[in-house]
Amino acid sequence: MNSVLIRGGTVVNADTSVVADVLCQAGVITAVGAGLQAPAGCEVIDAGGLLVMPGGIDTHTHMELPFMGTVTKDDFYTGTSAGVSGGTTMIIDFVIPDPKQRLMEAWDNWRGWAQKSAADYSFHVAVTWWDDSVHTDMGTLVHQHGVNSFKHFMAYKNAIMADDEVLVNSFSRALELGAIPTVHAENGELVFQLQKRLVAAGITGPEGHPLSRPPAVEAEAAERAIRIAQVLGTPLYIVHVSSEDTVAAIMRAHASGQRVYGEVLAGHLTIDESVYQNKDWNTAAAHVMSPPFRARHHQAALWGALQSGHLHTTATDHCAFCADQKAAGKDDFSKIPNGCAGVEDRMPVLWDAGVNTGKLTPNEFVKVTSTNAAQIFNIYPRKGAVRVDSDADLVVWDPAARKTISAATTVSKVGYNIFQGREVTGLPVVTVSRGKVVWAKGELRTERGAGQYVPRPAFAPVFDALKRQAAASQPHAVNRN
Ligand code: URQ
Ligand code: ZN
Ligand code: ZN
Repeated sequence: MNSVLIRGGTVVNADTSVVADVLCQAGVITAVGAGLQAPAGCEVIDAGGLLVMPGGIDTHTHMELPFMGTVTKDDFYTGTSAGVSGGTTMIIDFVIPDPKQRLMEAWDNWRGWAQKSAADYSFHVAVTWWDDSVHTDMGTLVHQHGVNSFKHFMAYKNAIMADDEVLVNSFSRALELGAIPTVHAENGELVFQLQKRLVAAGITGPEGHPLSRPPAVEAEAAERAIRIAQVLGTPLYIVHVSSEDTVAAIMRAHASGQRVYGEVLAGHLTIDESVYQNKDWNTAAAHVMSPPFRARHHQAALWGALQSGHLHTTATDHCAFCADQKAAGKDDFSKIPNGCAGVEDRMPVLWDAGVNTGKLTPNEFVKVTSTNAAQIFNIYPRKGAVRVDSDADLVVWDPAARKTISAATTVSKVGYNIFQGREVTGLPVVTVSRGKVVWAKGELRTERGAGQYVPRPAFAPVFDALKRQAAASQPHAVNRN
């Protein structure tokens, strides 16, 4: 039986830190404590002076995504391998049906592609159209396949954009099923019109990208999704929040007691819109993703919201297109495939920009890179914790290790890196996925297909049980209406 003993480290969970050994056997954590003995054949890792944290969960990736006429460069094997090299041991990717495509057909496609994963994965399923079959397939996905989140792209008109009819029908169905609606919040009609006007005015380079998607384009959609969720009584998860305007909308929702979760990308926390002014077309185009990188002052609002619990998870939106693919938009920025890489850089970048600057404690770092994601998507404490019976997904972290991020040395072979040249202090020295060492001292030890699909239970059974319990404990209320 495969076993790993991580000895002498400081175990850092979202709530506590303690010096303890961690024993992993048959893919799960079997003991956390002092002086643990290594069973025969056990791989022993000396973690003295190092931290032992739950493996990172990236709630937002797109491996092998067919999008804007091409397919993202990292497949599920290379993408999850890149992830573990940066301390991320689970990704939540997206099944994105074409409009009019049965959700179950798209589901089968993505499940096939993901078989090659090197580490664990799960899927949000996008609702890109509506009819009775979508209603039915959403039920099948929740009841039979462990899906508890449905994505809605409010951008990408004439492609995968969900209009209000789709949003209202799908949010309502998600509530019935005990699943959480999530949104890419940008007003797709505004983007479409602004793109046309900019190109017609001769602004065809990557500098046009942020001009076609100003912060208000995101905030309008976020506010609309928040209001639809409020009227329907559903929770809401907003992906890649990029602006202070949307942070303000979320804070207003929180002030009125609404359950709205926010995700922020490592890129939006650390990169600003000046990248689009780069004289080198390829460098500027490499940063074309949506929502775009913003003026620097938005970063303070994003960090403040992350520190104060108005944003909850961190991700990368790893959607890697190489220079040849980006060149499709050489004469028209609206045709540059949207997306950037980053799955392996998230944790070192956030440790360096967050913990080393005092914005986040190590425990809060664990919260926003792993634990909150596990709790929001109902897989805690199986994931997101270093404790007995949790999956043995761990990262041994050296807070003093340093490197300069470069496309030349990353695992992901997309040819550029949006964090190029950034010096970071704080790196994963060993990553363990389901009790096996998959990254050690710069060496990748992943195995194609070793990753497993992680079903995420619906929330309804929990709520229903609580509602039944509450009803049973009430004196027989007389209906006074
Ligand atoms: O919008 C998304 O999340 C996907 C299509 C990745 N691309 C991007 O620009 N964010
Ligand atoms: Zn998006
Ligand atoms: Zn995305």
